[in-house]
Amino acid sequence: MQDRIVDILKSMDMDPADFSQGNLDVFSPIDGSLLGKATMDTAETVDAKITAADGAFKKWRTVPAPRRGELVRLLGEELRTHKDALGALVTAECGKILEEGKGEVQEMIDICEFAVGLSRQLHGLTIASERPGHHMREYWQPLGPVGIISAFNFPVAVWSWNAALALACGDSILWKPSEKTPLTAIACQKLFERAAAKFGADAPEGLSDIIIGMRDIGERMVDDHRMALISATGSTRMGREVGPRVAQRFGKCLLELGGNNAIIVAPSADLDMAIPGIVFGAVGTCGQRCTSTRRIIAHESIYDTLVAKLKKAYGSIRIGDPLEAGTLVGPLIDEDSFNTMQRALEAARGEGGTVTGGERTLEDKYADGYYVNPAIVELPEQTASMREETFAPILYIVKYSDFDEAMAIQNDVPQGLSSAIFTTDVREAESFISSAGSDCGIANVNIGTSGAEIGGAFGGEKETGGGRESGSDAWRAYMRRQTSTVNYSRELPLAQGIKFDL
Ligand code: UN1
Repeated sequence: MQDRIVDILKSMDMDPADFSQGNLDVFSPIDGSLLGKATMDTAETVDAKITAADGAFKKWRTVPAPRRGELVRLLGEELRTHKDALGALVTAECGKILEEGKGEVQEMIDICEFAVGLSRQLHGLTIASERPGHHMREYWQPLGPVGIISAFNFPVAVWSWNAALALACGDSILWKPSEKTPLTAIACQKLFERAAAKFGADAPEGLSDIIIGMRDIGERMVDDHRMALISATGSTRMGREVGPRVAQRFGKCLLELGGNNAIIVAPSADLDMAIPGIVFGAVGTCGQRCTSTRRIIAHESIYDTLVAKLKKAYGSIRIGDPLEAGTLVGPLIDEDSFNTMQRALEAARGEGGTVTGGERTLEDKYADGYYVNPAIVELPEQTASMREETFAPILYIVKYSDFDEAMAIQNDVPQGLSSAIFTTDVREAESFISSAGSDCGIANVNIGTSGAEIGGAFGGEKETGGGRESGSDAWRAYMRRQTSTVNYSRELPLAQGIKFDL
């Protein structure tokens, strides 16, 4: 494996030595081999990097926003040049197939372009003042250093959604990648540094940096009052810890946590569209997207046909080395993840579920790579294990008989990230996205739950954490709102008509 990344790194003009030294071993999920090494931060280095980020913010906030956008444009250019190589490094480090690795880098390029345009559109408001000779305005000001915590499954794109917006908004950034995927983070930081060198002296030292380590390292950043915003992507368990810690010091938090995403398949659904939508959503990235399709709520009239077609489609999925063309499903991230999947399947069996698939495969070839046959679990009703997010390719299926029942099942889980319906009935489609419909941050019609475009705000409700990243007006989370009233008259009228005669 290592040889393979040496070539990838060299193609990006990066020195493999920078990816093979340090006290953190990085293993490839493809075969469990040692992929590289990284140096873990210490309490002292984290503190120094936060100090640098704070200093950088104080300079960067005074650089005009369109000029800040130019730095993001240069970063996007680096990413465009190295899309295939960085995509391959993502594949080697997190095990998603090459096509998805490159797709992830494309999301980075897309968000950079979005942020470049945004850098000229950080609009405020003018508001009518109740007082004569007064102007009231709303400004959006740079917020401060932004701490980014990301997970192994989208090792680079999540950084970019935050980084591109934060940089355009005038913030400095400090990134703690998953300890399972630090090499891709080192590569991104190097690409940033190249962009910053081209940009020139306006980009201060410490504007972007990474911190590598375990939870204690992340906690130092989370607890530091100089970090104005902590944007954390990961499990609900992680968010439950990060949220209160940041709130304790009155910092801002943007949480992107678990999803338990369902697709309702209605009687009128076009199954030729629904099947590929479900299969991509359920087995893509080996079921390790926060948007992965985990639940199918199928109308009783099409249930048998749908399940038969899904099983047939599952039978033809090519599982194997994600770097090889034609593979659709790569490995799980590690053995723990495999064990968690097995426990979830066992629990479903105990709840009366019928499990198809789910076994380990290719262990002869990859003793230390955890490949699985994606599982389909037919359940008599929505059970406790179906309400939990298991980060693996398990697709639970239940039946429904009327639309309101389907809607209730869809919403009856603690998470609220993504949801979809396949229907050709306009009443059902519109009801699904009405106030009484899906309670998720993302509600799709006739496409699946995963693979969101960067133009929309990304995130979800309930235990998903409520944060929004990426497109639409998600940029506002990276800025502070300032209301300003200016008196250009020669009087000092008080608001609310108050008289205060001296
Ligand atoms: C994630 O799994 O953390 O919508 C993000 C999608 C991708 C992002 C997934 N654009 O599936």
